[in-house]
Amino acid sequence: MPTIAALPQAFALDTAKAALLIIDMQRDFLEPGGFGAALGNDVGQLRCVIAPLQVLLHAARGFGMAVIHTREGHRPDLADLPASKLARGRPGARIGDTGPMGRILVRGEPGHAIIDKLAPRADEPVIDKPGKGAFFATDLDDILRTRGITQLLVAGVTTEVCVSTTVREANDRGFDCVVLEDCTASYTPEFHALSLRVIAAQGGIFGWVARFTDILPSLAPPLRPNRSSTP
Ligand code: TIU
Repeated sequence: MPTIAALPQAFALDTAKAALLIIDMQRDFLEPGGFGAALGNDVGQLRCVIAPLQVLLHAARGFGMAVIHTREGHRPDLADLPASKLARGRPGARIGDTGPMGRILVRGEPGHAIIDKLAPRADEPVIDKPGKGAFFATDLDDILRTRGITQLLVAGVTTEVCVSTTVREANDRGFDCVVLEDCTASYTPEFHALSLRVIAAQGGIFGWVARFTDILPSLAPPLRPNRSSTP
């Protein structure tokens, strides 16, 4: 079993029981005019994770590791949107209002989609979640247990909001989470750094923190026998 350099200590990765979980790489968070921008954020802060995530996703697919995507968003009738969450937007740019990418954070709208560069494949589950955590009001727990997955390599945005909430939910459910520090980002860099410190503090109170480049060697395609070299 490969051992990955990580904080607070090395992590024994079991590639057969691990999944790459990509949180909310949606246009609504990464492009101007979406939910992230409507909350007053600089969406440019998040775009640095796109290129590393493309490399990691390609490697995970090539290896045959399970890949699961999440999207934050609501039903078009907003029946799953708590009044408390609605009230915290900017007037005129709240969830359900119309922006440049369609209705903000509403399922089926252009802004709700995962960015093209990380588009899910047909065989990769996409979890639509109304909250910050990917386990709340979703079938993610069922999907992971059905597939025998016990370890999660967690990437996506934002570190202190949906990534951290999901990691805390997963940790309480018995999953081992490795958060990939260069494949997660925040609109506020200091929140990113602090969130990662919290996850790995106290002996790994919520999980592990690793670099995606330390994972990549474990995702090299399995070696196939080379006929010409056999006697
Ligand atoms: N606002 C913010 O940082 N994040 C969110 O609202 N959702 C996610 O993190 N996906």
